[in-house]
Amino acid sequence: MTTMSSILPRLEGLAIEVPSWAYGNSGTRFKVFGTPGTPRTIHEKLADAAKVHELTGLAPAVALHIPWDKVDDYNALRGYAGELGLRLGTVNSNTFQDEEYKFGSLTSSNNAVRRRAVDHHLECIDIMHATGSRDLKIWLADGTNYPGQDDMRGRQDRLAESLQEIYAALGEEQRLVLEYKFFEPAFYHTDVPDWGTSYAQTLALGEKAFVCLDTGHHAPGTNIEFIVMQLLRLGKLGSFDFNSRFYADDDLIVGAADPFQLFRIMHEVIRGGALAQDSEVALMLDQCHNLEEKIPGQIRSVLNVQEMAARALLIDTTALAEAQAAGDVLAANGIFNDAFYTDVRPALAEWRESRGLPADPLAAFKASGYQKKINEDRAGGRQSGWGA
Ligand code: PSV
Ligand code: MN
Repeated sequence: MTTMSSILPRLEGLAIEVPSWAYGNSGTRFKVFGTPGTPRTIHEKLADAAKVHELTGLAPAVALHIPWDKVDDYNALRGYAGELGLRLGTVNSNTFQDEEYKFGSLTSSNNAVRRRAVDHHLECIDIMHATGSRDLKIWLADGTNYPGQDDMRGRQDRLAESLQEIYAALGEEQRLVLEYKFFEPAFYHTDVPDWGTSYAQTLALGEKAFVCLDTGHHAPGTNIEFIVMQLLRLGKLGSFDFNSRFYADDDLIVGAADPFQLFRIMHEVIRGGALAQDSEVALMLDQCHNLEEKIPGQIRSVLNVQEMAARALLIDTTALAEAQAAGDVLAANGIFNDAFYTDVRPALAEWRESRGLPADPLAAFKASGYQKKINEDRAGGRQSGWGA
């Protein structure tokens, strides 16, 4: 029997990296709505992230986005994060907002453009040395809109070359994670559209290169947990970008659209050893909070991951293996679903309290007065958002 008390110690080390950009304004191509209290600087984003960690104990690291989070002194930024009880996490590069990248970045047939894109990544690696970040995450907007617009094969070759140069610049302890996304902003073909392409490219690079799986980057109906299983099996899953989608790359709160899918993913995470203390797989959020308040949105997100991890840990794996071996389809499915349908929230609340955390982090945030304070303090200046 798998009981709640037996699984809680396995949740002890659960750490979810939050994205700095979740604290800034975001929106759609129609409108970006600002909210009072939105951070103006990376320092204010870190302060908000620290609040999420303080109330949940789940979010000790913050991913940066360059150039959005550019500062003069990254050592000082690292020190500031440390003072807040945080560390700086994955560095995300950005080759999708400059005019020069209109027709591609690391895949470009224009040598000067490709040079610029590679150099940007070399700069990110320098930053990682100062921030103490382990991972460089590359997501490319590269692709084409029309058949015949460019030579897909040539672009793939140039991508491999560019990545090689970036990979060669990584420090001993640093890693490269290559994210895939099946469409958008390119609509005909994307240069890194699927896990197979990311796998092939990172396999060619070497053992410090991995795939990043963003849960929102798949076609409807894709069995994402199968991909999780396969990449873990192959030792090539570097990190997750968690979020949820109803239609396209919605970047909504993880677990909001389909909690059962998150449960199934967490089951494969556990099955593949990625929740173990010594696991190197980074569990990250990649989300935007367009309408809801950002800090509670992040609190809700990390709690959703914790909750589905707890439910997945509740699967009676011995009984499940027996049912599977016996070919008892309904029993196996029933054992799986029993865990999913278990409400773990009261037990998690109690456990939180026993560790000096608020039983209800969202209520604690409301009661803390933090939002009111930042609304007052952060008057003036330019709110952070895309491009800042
Ligand atoms: C763009 O689609 C994106 O959401 C990718 O998922 C990246 O991970 C993220 O932006 C940060 O660059
Ligand atoms: Mn992502």
